[in-house]
Amino acid sequence: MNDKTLLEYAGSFKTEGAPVSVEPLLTGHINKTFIVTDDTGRRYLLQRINTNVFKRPVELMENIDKVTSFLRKKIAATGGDPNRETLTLVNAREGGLYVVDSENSYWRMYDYVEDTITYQSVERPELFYNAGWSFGNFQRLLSDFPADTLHETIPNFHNTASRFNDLMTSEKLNKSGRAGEVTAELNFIKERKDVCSYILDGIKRGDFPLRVTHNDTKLNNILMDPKTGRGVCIVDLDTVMPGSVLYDFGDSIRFGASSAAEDERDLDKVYMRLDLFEAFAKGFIEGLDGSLSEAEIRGLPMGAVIITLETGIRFLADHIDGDTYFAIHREGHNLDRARTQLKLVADMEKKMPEMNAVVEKLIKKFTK
Ligand code: GN1
Ligand code: MG
Repeated sequence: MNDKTLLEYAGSFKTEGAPVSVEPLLTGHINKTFIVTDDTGRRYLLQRINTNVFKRPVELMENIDKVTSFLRKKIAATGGDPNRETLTLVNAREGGLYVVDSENSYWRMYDYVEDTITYQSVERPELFYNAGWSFGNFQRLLSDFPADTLHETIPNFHNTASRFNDLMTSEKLNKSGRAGEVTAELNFIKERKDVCSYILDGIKRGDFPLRVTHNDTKLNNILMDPKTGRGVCIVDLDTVMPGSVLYDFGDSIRFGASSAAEDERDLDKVYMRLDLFEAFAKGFIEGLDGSLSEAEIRGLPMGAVIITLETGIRFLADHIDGDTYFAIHREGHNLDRARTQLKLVADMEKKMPEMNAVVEKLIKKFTK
């Protein structure tokens, strides 16, 4: 972070008053995030973009600017409050939407959306129904966004087959010397090589049309109203790109329908909750105003399996590579994360008949 203090970075943006404090916010595995308060009491989010992960930060910021401006207009046109229901970027004092430091790191600032809360997990299905509605609604709002104007911020982000190949390369290179200790996990994944192309094949066949998707639909990427339990604002727009509806659905289920935290060490505590699966599926399809095809709805359970497997693959590859991608907070953190994902995959495979029954019910309800 070199020459400037965090307060000086905060001061590079057009805040209302002068920044007086900067506190780190310790969620998210990629960017560094801080809460800034100015002398009028207003709060902001200051973020340092991880350029090891997002190699084209200028294009990334262009995407976010376009997407938030588009959402702002749509929300205002339907009587919503754009200052709360989408993110608002704060301009840099020298112009533009970001500041570059001497280490070529990119910084940006958003208004803080007050009176909202994020959940790492939910007990009650109603809350998860609301989360599903919010992510479905986000996709619905972007359904007529000109997708060809978006940059691909991370190429092949949800290309599960190429993630599988990357893991095989990691095993071969064995940079950390840990590959020999994770044979069981590697074998579990290798046995599932063929399903890695499930979503890609569906896209090629035309069963899963490309839409503008969020691609990182963790429960904690929704700011929720603690009083009503409803979603207010979808955040973390760094990976908004064309994709399949199965990506967003699958990623939500792998994180939010899990009975335990993503890094739980006691695997007996880790399984997928069917009640949460059902609640989210219903909310998601309703948020999309029932606009999914039968093939898409029928693909949702496999979407959950694939994205969970893919995330397990990514955590395991990073463990073998020596933890260079995801931030870790303890020794073996990425391996712990990989193991929960693989445990969830095994549990979802067992529960496939029940998940299929849930979506068949929804197909009857939502398709003509
Ligand atoms: C990362 O930064 P965060 O926590 O929102 C990752 C996602 C993973 C997730 C796993 C750009 O998301 O793809 O699913 O960790 N984001 C990126 O928790 O790689
Ligand atoms: Mg993210």
